[in-house]
Amino acid sequence: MTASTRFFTQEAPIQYEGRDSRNPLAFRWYDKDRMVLGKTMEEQLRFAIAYWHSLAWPGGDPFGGETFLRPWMHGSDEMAMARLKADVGFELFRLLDAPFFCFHDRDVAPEGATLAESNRNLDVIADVFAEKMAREKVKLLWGTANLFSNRRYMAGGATNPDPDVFIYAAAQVKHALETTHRLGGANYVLWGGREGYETLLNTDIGQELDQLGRFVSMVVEHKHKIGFKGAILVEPKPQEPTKHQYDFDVATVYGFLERYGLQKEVQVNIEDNHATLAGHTYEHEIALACALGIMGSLDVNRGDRQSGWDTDQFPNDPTGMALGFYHLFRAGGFTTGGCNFDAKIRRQSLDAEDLLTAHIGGMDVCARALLMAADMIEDGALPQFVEERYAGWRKPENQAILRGERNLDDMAKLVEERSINPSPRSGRQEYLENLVNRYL
Ligand code: XUL
Ligand code: CO
Repeated sequence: MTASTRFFTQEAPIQYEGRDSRNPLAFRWYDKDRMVLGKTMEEQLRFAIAYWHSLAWPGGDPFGGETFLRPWMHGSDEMAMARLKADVGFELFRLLDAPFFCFHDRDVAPEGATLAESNRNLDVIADVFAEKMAREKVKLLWGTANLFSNRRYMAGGATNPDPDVFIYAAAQVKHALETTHRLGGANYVLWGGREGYETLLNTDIGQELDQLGRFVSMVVEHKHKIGFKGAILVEPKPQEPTKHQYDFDVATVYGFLERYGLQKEVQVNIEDNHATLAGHTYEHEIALACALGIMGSLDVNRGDRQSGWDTDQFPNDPTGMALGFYHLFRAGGFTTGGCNFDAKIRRQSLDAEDLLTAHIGGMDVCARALLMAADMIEDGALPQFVEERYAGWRKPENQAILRGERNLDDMAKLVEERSINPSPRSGRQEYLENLVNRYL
C-alpha cells in the first residue's frame, strides 16, 4: 500500500467469500478464477474503474456543491494533488483487484493555460500511471478526452460553428489518443456530450454532422498512423448535457458511421443509463450492436425509474444485466471491451468504504448476471426456440430472396405456385419469460 494515501482503512484486497457471506467487504458472486463459458470470470468481465466518478467527482448536484471533501481536491499545488489522486486511485484498483481503469485527460491532470501546458501536465501523470500500472498489474481499458467541461466547448468540440474550436478539440484528442496508446490502452472512446444542439434556430445540422464525420475519420486515420491496435469506440447518448445529441443511440450511430464510411473502423461503447434515456433497454442496445457487428464495450450503471436524467448509479439488477449479457456472450463476449463502472456513489455516501462497497456490489451484479447468461446459453432452450422460429429462412429457396435473386413479380408467382396462405404461429412470449425465470 502507498503509505501516503491513508484514505482507505481496508488494507487487504477484497476476497470472494461465497453467497452466504455476511461480510460487506467481500465478493459473494465474483469469483475471478471461476470458469464460465470457457474463460475465467475475470477474463470475461474485464472490470474497469472510472477515474472521473470515483476520484474526480466532488459530490455536487445542480442544487448543491461538494460534499466529499476529498483531500486531493484541496491543495494549492494542482500537480501534487493529481499525484495524490493517482495514489488513491491505484490503491482503489488494488483493493478491488480491478484489472482495468478508464480516464478522461482532464480527470487525471489539471488543464493548463495553453494546450501545450495541458499536454505536459498529462504527460507527467501518464508517467506516474505507467509506473503504477507495471507495479500493480493494472491495465487501461480506455482513455478519452474531455471535450465538454471547458467553456470553449459550450457549443461543441467537433461540431462547433467555430473552426478554431474544432482544431483545438482535434489537437486535444490527438494527445489523448497518443497517451492512451503509450499506456497500452485496449480502446479509445469518443463520447460527444456537447456534439448536439440546444436549439435548431441557431444550428445547421447537416454542416455539424459533416464536421463530426471528418473529426471521427481523422481519429481513425491517426490511430493507424501511430499503430494503435485498440478499438475506436463511440458512446451513444440521446441528450444531456445538450438537448439533442447526434450519437443518439446504437442505430443512429450505425447510420452515422455508414454515411461516413466508418462502420468497419468504429464500434460502440454502450451505457445502460444512456440506453434508458433513449427509450430503449440495455438489452436492446447490446443485441442491436451485436447484430450490426459494432459491439465494443460496456459502461455498466443504471438510472432511476422516476428520474429522467443520467443518475449514473451502480448497477443492482442482475436480471436486466443478464438479458443484455445473454446477447453479448452468445456473440462471443468481449474482445477489446470490458465492463466499465461509469457509475458514481450518491453524494451522501461520504466514506472511503462507500467507494469499495459500491464497486463490490456492482461487480457481484455483473458476475451473477454472467452466470445467468451462461445458463441461458448453455441450456440452449432459448437460442433453440429462436433458431426454430426462423428455420424457414434457412431453406435454399428462401435464402435466394435475401440474396437479391428474387423480385416482387417472383413473390406474386410464388404465392400462386406454392399456394401460400400463411398460418400464424404463437410467439410464446410467456413461455419464454417463464423459461428465463428458471435461470435466475
Ligand atoms: C457521460 C458519460 C461519459 C463517457 C466518457 O454520460 O457516460 O462519462 O463515458 O466520456
Ligand atoms: Co459512459
